[in-house]
Amino acid sequence: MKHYYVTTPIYYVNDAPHVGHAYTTLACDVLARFMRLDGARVHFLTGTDEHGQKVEKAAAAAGMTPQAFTDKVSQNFRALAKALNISNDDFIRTTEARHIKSSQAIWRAIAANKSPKGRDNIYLGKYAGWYAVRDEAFYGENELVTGPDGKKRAPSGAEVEWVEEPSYFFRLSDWQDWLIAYYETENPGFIGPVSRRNEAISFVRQGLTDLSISRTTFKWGVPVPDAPDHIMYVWLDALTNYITAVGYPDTKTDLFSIFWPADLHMVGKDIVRFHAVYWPAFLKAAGIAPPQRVFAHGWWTVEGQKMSKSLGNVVEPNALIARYGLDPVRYFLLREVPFGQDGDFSHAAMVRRLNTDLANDLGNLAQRVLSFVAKNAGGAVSQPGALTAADEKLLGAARNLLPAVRAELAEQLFHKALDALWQVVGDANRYIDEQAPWTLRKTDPARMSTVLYALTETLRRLGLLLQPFMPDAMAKLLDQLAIPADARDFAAFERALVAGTALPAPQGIFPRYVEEGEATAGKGGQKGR
Ligand code: ME8
Repeated sequence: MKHYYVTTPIYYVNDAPHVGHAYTTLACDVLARFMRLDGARVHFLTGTDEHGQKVEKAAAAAGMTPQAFTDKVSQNFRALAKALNISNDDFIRTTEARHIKSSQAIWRAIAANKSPKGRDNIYLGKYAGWYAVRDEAFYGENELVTGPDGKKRAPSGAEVEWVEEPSYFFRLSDWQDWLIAYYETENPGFIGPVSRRNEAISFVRQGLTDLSISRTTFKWGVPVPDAPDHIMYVWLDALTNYITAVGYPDTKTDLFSIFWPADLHMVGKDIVRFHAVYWPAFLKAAGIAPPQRVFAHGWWTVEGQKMSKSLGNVVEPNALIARYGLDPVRYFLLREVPFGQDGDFSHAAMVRRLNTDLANDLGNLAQRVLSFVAKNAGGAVSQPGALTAADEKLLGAARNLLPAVRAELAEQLFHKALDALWQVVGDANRYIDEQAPWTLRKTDPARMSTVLYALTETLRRLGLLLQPFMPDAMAKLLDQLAIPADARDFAAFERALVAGTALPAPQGIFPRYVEEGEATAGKGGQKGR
């Protein structure tokens, strides 16, 4: 049986979930759903990153202990997953006992092995350098920029502070050649998209310095084994979540042997270095296989501006869902921006996608076909006669969608997969106009039956393939086509509709979004707030 392990980053609990977090999680959900429908055994992981200085500070600001604080705010991310209809198999918190055990085990494994140059992978030293709490990252002097206020900042814009403390180091510098060989020879598809791959390779080529992997000036973290004054650097702890969730350190379990190495770590472009450089080196040093692939997507701005608490423009997913509906939001986020590039969220763009792609193109196609069948074809699947070239062309295009979508999603190209699907939506809309079943009803009822058959069969294929993107809306469409529950996976892609099957009364799937105060409001449209 095929298997597929996909992960989201684990989110820092100090932040309220926003559209950026929703985006990454949704992208993974589409892949997980697609792979399940395509017959794979899937493990889909998300969760929260709860240790480190940033979370400790946020807890203090809230007047709570870090544990009580994280218990409370990690619920916001669970709630987000539920609100987005996310099909995750597990939700991990780094404060769980299973994870503390796993983090200490990977530390021990790294320490027990030698680097490629035969030296200890972990050694005790003293860190003296820059640290950005917001990024939970160490930066070299050469990476910093000085702002107009005279303050030194990380490339991400985060403020940095000078840190001096005893620390254990990971001998990252000895892993440079191995990493380059991994990217270039062993696993050329490791990092996507290509722009991020190039960025990671050039970072490694510039020369790696050893990485501080423990802290001693605060307490909120996983204790370093046999060194109680040290806690593990939060990124070593955080990255380890991906193996904790499949049973590490018990590598004999089914979960670990089936699902590790992970097929895909989906991340934003801000955390490529951690996933594409540090993580494979940590794993290799611990004697564990590195993941198959890391894909780093782009960044969302809102109405042309950076999303930030101080600007007060943070887009909250529940508000989006309440305003536009869940499936339109899911569709929009993965359709609007070529996956991998930055994008801008705007109300106008959201409404355009909802009203054009969903209500007009797909919703209207389904509505036209199904209400015509209800009124003029006895409310049942029509009997096809001999197929013309036009019928074959439409049916062939719909049939080819499965391999096309499969290929695009194998490279995380959601926008291309949706584009291929909408080509066929467009073909079907043109076909109905050209074939004009409303005329055939009077002149050639047998031909009308064939045309309706081709259209309903095309809707069935579109409905099946769009389930991962819009599970609720497509369940409604497949209900209206009377597709039984056991014929909704891709094994049933070739199981054509059976003529004579009674179809339930059609209902609209995507109401138009109508701006508040527009004259047509109230005609079944989704009303703006
Ligand atoms: O970095 N546009 O957690 P985090 C697109 N805990 N995606 C965005 C976004 C935006 N404007 N803002 C956030 C961490 N994201 C670590 C991860 S993993 C072992 C540890 C998404 O809460 C994007 O996926 O800061 C980004 O990588 C992630 O949220 C950062 O989440």
